[in-house]
Amino acid sequence: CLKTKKYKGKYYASIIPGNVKDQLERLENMEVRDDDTFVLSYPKSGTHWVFTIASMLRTGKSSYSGSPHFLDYNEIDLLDNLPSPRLLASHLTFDQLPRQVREGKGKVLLITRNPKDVAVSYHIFMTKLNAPDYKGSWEGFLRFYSEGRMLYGSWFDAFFDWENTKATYKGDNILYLIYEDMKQDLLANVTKIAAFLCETYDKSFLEEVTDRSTFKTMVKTVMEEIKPSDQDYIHQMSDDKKLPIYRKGEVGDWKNHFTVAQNEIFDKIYQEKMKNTNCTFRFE
Ligand code: PPS
Repeated sequence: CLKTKKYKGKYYASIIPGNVKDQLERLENMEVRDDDTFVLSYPKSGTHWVFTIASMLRTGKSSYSGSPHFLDYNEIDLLDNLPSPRLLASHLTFDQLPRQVREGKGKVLLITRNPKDVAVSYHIFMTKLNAPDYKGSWEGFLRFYSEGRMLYGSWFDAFFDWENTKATYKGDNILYLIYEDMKQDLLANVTKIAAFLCETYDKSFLEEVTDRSTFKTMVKTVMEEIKPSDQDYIHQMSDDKKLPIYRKGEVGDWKNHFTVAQNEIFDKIYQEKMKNTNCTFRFE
């Protein structure tokens, strides 16, 4: 019951300009710059977290920069006119990124997160979003999510795209990140991202970026520090004027939402779908 755009069997956000096919074609041919950075993820997997870290590392300043420009939702003219170095985000898959990225230009930070926490985060985000046409129970949402009938399709398909890219793509312009690993050792991941972006900083700056990107610090200060225009945007997004992007930031919150029966059903689907992969997610 949420307004969406459908293309090739997959649902996309209604805020994509024009029709999805045309936007994807425009993106395919978009001019990419050597110093572009793309944060790629399935929704609710830590896009804004990685964006914030990458933004501090790209600018050398430990200040927050609000929300990223999404490739999916913006006119190409606007993206073309952003100053360098551009930091762009997307919930599209790797093969839907501009052709020049797939030919090795720019850098991609690809983040994934365990599907149970994504489901909870996604549902709560949807209910808080200022979207009067969305009224979904958790039970119904989880069923649709398990069947892949979601904006940006199935978590499993997005994960398989991540795995397939990892196995087959020969370029060295992708860094694969895992939300749960970042929670476990943020400094190590910040250091890894800095090295990947070829930014050389002393340890104290990397520690400062790490401190500024813990959930606790971000949730407390991000609203105070981002530009008023970004705050307006966030207020429009959320019914209760709280930032729905920064909610709990934990591994394992799904346990507070899945019933025992829902968990058993989801585990069965997970085991069946994931039986041929080596990747095991940390769920707690
Ligand atoms: S979106 O709307 O799809 O772009 O959302 P996205 O940014 O991908 O994901 C939102 C979830 O990421 C959590 N988050 C964090 N976790 C840990 N540390 C930090 N610093 C952090 N920043 C954002 C955010 O809280 C959302 O997860 P939930 O589980 O809802 O809290």
